[in-house]
Amino acid sequence: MNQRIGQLRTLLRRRIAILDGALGTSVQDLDLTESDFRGERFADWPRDLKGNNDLLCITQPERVAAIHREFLLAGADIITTNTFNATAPSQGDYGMEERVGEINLAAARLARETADRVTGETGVPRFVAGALGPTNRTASISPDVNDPGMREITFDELADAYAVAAAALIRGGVDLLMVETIFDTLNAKAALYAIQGLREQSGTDIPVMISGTITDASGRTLSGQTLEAFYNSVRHAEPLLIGLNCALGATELRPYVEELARISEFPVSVHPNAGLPNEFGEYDDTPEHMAEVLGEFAANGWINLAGGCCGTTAAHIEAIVDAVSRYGPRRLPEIPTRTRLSGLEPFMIGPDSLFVNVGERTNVTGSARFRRLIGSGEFEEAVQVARQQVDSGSQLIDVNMDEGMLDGEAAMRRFLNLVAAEPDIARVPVMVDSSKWSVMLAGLKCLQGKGAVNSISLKEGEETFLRQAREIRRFGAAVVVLAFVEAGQAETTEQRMAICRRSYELLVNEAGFPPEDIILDPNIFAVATGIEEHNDYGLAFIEAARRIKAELPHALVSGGVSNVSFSFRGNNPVREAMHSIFLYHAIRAGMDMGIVNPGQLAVYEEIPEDLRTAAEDVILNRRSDATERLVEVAERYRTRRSGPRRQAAEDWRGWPVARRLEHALVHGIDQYVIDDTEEARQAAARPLDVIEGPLMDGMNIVGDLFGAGKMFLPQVVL
Ligand code: THG
Repeated sequence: MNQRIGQLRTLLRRRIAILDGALGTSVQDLDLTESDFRGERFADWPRDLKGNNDLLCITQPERVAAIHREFLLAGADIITTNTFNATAPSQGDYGMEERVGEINLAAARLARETADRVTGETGVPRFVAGALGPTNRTASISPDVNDPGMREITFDELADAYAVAAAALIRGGVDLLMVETIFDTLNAKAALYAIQGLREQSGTDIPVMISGTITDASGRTLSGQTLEAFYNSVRHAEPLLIGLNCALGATELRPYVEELARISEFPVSVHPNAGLPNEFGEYDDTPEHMAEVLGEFAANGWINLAGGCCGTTAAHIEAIVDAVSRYGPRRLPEIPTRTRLSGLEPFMIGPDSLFVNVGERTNVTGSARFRRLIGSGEFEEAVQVARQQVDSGSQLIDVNMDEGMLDGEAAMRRFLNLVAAEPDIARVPVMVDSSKWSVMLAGLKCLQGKGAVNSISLKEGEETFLRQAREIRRFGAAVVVLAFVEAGQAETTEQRMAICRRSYELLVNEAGFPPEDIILDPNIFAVATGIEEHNDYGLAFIEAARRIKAELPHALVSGGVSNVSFSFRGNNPVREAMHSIFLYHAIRAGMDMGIVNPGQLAVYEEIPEDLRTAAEDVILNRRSDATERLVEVAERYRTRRSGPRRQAAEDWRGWPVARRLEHALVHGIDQYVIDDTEEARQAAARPLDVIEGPLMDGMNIVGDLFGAGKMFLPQVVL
């Protein structure tokens, strides 16, 4: 088997590999009867079996073998096992859940024998891909319109089902596994999770091919992901091939094949339907038409494997071989290292990214309101908190259900499943925040995107740390690491750095973690607490951030920003000022992201002078009496309900119109913008002068503040 995998890899480097055509529609064309499906073996089965195509591997093996053989002789290098529905949920339709292992084993052996025979006859090596279909259930979508949080199958049920099928396929001799026709990435992640489990158990390293399905012209999967979001979600499986199949015909797949060719670091496959089914359920694309389209993909250097899905016959495969064999395989592009997360949409973080903010309010320990909503079961209202976070600019949301009185696992599941049903919210990745491993797992099992786990640390020793890291990797999530060890929390810059380095090296060298998926959190602790040892905490974080960026390649730096101001609880103007000043310095030192309240970040420049100086003295530990001075200044701001930037209230309305527009842009106030713009237009010679003049000037100021780290994305979005 290892030798064949080597041959397959060599083949993929040399030329475009050819996959077979459709088994399902080929079987349909045989017009078999109920008794054909039953054979002798299942003559007395209590349920109807007609349509259970996969069962034919047991009851009509020579007919299935004949289809395999036809495709091989047409030029397929790889044939797929007749196992699209051979998983427990799908076989449930026939009461055959218990036969799944047997069906897969028979199917794999049949394909193996047929492939080996043709290899012998032709002298050209042939390969077998064990097909793992999507099942008939979806883990990310509710079957009940009245309860968007409901699910008809869980991640664990899917992973168990896939493990049974995949183990039997491997036992039957397949060369690779093909997770195909993926319409819900969470189903696919369960399959990949199961496959990784089998690899670890058996010590084999069977390759996997991943093939998704785009079901409509919007370019999204059925469960709502864009192609790149899908790619980011499954990349951790390091597939031998990744591609698209089924659903739309070859022509309609063109833009997505082009996109995948651009973004994928792995070889790209495509095996479309022979067009969309017509009103009779037939597929109309001719071999010539498909060959022409796939030939163009090949000519453009987009593909490494071509084949067919529903409606394709041996004639299609023959024509495709003819069309693509003139061109070399797609060459793998250099893809820059980035942290590639996803919700329904992709989200990348790298050296060219601006500060990334993670919404903190969906946290039962960080928000009294959210805790009350979850505690009283008002999940719909709680989902609105997430929406408000995203609407005000959060690019990820941190979700925490760690409260003594709660069933954290159930709350995490329910909340994430409800969020998944809201496209405006689910477009962003999720950071699952918990100190309980079981809650973390419950969260990971609800995410079809690539999120992050928040957090693990060396607090319970290396062994636990590495075990958790490896498990997280099986889900493909990024990981936040807190600077804690058995002995306690890291306090000095040196300690923070040493623990971050040790964590990073263990993750990269022992757990096989990609460095860009490591988010180091060198501890943001409260300052100005009155305890002298705390005075240097702000500066120590900033210095640790600087060193991490310089010394630990690709790792990101994050932290919980609101922690820094805990000693000023109840005094929001002061807290906001401290957050902005802290961020201003930490971002300049390299902090990539932070857990923040996105609606509550003051503009650095707008913080009143006395408050800014006093808070900056505290954050940077610039004088020994900094805390006392900030406490004193803070008293003057205590009574103000909202941030200092609003203190001048409506004064600005008396300013000249150009300054009013600039002010509105910087502060995200849309209330007067129509009137002000109209006033400016009347004063201008041409309407364009308004855009090129005051509006552009305002935007330039926003751009400058933004670039200088004095303003944050939420403010720009607002
Ligand atoms: N690092 C990592 N994860 C974290 C933290 C961190 N997760 C939790 C926390 N710290 C970050 N999140 C918050 C959320 C809210 C507040 C602070 C940090 C907060 N809340 C108000 C308070 O307690 O005063 C509550 C106000 C209200 O009830 O509305 O300050 O450091 N990896």
